[in-house]
Amino acid sequence: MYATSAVYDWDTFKFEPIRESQVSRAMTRRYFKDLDTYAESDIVIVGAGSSGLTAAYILARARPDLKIAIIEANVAVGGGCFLGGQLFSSMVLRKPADNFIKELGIEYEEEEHFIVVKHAALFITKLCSKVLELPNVKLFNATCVEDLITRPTEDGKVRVAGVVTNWTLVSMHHDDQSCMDPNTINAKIIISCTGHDGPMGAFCVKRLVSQGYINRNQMGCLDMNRAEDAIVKNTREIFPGLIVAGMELSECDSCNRMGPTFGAMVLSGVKAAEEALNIYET
Ligand code: AHZ
Repeated sequence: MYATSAVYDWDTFKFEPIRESQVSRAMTRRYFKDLDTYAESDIVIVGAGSSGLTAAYILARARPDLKIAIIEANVAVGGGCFLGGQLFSSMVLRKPADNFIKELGIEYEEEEHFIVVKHAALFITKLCSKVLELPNVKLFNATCVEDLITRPTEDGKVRVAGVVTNWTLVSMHHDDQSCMDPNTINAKIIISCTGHDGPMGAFCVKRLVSQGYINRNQMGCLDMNRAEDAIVKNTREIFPGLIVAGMELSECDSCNRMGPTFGAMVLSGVKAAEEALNIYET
C-alpha cells in the first residue's frame, strides 16, 4: 500500500477547477520573465549533454550569485547520453570520474579501472534534475544558438560576448521561410558543449572557423585512451570569452573520438566550470 492511498476518495474524486487562460498565463508569464531575467546572463552554456550539464552543476553550486542560462537545441536534454553506446543502456565511466558519480549519489558497479551505471538515462536525468533545482539556472530547451555575439576589445582583438538564439524549429526553416530574426543573450562567458560535428554539433567552433578566428582540425578516429585524456587536457578558453568542453573540442584540436565511455565528458565539464570560475575571480 503506498502512502497517498488514503488521500483520495475515488467515488467523489474531482480536480480543483481551472480556466484555460489561467494555464496559459501561468506558463507564459514565467517564461517571459525568465527571458527578461536571462537576457543579461553571467554565463551561457550551449548544449545540455553530459559535459554541458556537468559544467552547469559545478558552476551554479559554486557561485549561486551568477545567472546561468543553458541553451539546448533539442526538446529533450542529454545529447548522446540517453544510452551508453549503440543501443545499449549501461554507461561506462573511467576512473577517476567515479568521484563525480558518487557526489551525485548515483549507484554503480565497480570494475578495476572503470565504473558502470546501470542506465545512461539514470545518470543524465539525475544530473539534470539537480541542475534544474538550483535557483540560478534556467534551461531554454527547443532553442538553439544560431550565431555568436562578438565585440572588439581595447587591444584591437575580438571577444565573444553572447549568443544569438532562435526556436530550433525556426532555425530549421531559414531556407524556406522569409527572414525570421533571432533573439539574443549577452554574457561574460560562453561555455560551448555542442558535441562533435553533425547537423548542429560543434556549432561555436565552426562559427569561429568560418570567421577565420581559429583553425578547423577534424576529429580523429576512435582511441579511448588518448581521446579521454586529450579532451580533459584541452578543455579551456579557446577564444576570448568562449570556453569549449566535451566532444566539440575534437573539432578544433583534432582529438580522437572515445566512443561509449563518458568519464572525459564529466571531467571536461568540471574543468570548464573551473576555468569559468577563474575568469570570474580575476
Ligand atoms: O542537441 C545538442 C546536444 O544535446 C546540443 N546542441 C548542439 N548544437 C547546438 C546549438 N544550440 C543549442 N547550436 C546545441 N544546443 O548540444 C548537446 C551536445 O551533447 P553531446 O552529448 O552530443 O555532447 P558532449 O560533448 O557533452 O558528449 C559527447 C558524448 C560522446 S560522443 C562520442 C563519440 O562519438 O565517440 N563519445 C561520447 C562520450
